[in-house]
Amino acid sequence: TIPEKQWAQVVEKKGGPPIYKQIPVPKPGPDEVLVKIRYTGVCHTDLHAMNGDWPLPLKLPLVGGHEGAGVVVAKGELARGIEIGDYAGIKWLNGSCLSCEFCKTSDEPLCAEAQLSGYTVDGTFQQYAIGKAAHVCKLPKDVPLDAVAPILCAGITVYKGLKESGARPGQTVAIVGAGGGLGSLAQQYAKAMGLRVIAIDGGDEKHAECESLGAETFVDFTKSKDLVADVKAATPGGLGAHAVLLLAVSEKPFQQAIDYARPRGAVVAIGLPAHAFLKAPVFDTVVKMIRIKGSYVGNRQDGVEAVDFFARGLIKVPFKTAPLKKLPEVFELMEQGKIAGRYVLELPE
Ligand code: 8ID
Ligand code: ZN
Repeated sequence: TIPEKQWAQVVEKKGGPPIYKQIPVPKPGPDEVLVKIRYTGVCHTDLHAMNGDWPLPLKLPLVGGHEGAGVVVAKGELARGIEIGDYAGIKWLNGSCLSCEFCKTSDEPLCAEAQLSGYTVDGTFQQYAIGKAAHVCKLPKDVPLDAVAPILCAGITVYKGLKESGARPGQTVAIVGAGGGLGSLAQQYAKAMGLRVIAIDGGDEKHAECESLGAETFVDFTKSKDLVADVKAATPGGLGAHAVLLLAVSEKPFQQAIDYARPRGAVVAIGLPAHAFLKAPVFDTVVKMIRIKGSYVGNRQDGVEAVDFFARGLIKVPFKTAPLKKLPEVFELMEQGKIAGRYVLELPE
């Protein structure tokens, strides 16, 4: 039976902190399902949301979280393709209109009416969360719900970003922020897609993690005297990286990437540092024929494919577990850049 009340982490004002308290269990609308969340990842986006970092209005009070894995416990009469008892994931894109030109052409993240979990609608830092049936990600029954949680944002996003980069098997991708939540998965999707990885991040713990995840080279941005030269030296012929995936939460690498991208290479912006700008010299961009582009989560099929890579054992998610109650401590570690991989929160039973 579904209770009336549940535990949740609620951000009541911009800047936080999240308050651990009991709130009512929501009821699914006709086209929605109610998912009993067992585990939820903590993405840096949740911290940006709490801090009001972005020029996008936020729901308040807000239950954050958008990497939730659990079991469907109730559904509306119009909910199709997913049944009570199924494993399901709630991702950043909670719903979209399904009828605009972007939705019709499988670019749902670009829908002007997209609903965002843990941002414009309540997310997965609660025991029972709502998702639109058309958007929840059905999960195979044999996947562990703790390890799969980070796939629902971090995994989908980096998988899509790698596809958008146009990098082909055998080519080299530089991953900036490689030791973080998105980065640790990006390295493995890249490897599974036949790409060669240069990992860029800081500190010995992340260095060790990146090597264990299959990076061929690690460049420490806190120690390197000439980062551009070090990255280029790690690429075949010293020509630069075929693709750069920018996952860091600081502006500097967004200005630097073009210097170590290979001619005809792609620079893909994915990280969303507050108030940051992408700046590149026009001359170099032109004569190196560089592509600079953004990539934003993924569509529903990207979600299916990202989960499939995981279910086939190609992706090992480096994660630590903590109870939902510990969210403020996790945010603190994240703020300090001290998390190698991902934190996954366990919801009370
Ligand atoms: O769809 C999207 N575009 C999308 C989806 C999900 C998340 C975008 N994001 C955004 C988040 O909002 C956030 O801004 O991607 C960014 C990364 O999220 P995350 O992986 O959850 O953050 P993290 O775990 O804190 O990892 C960030 C890493 O960047 C490193 C840090 O050391 C950390 O490991 N880093 C920093 I900060 N500065 C760096 C630098 N100069 C750096 N690594 C290399 N060079
Ligand atoms: Zn996220």
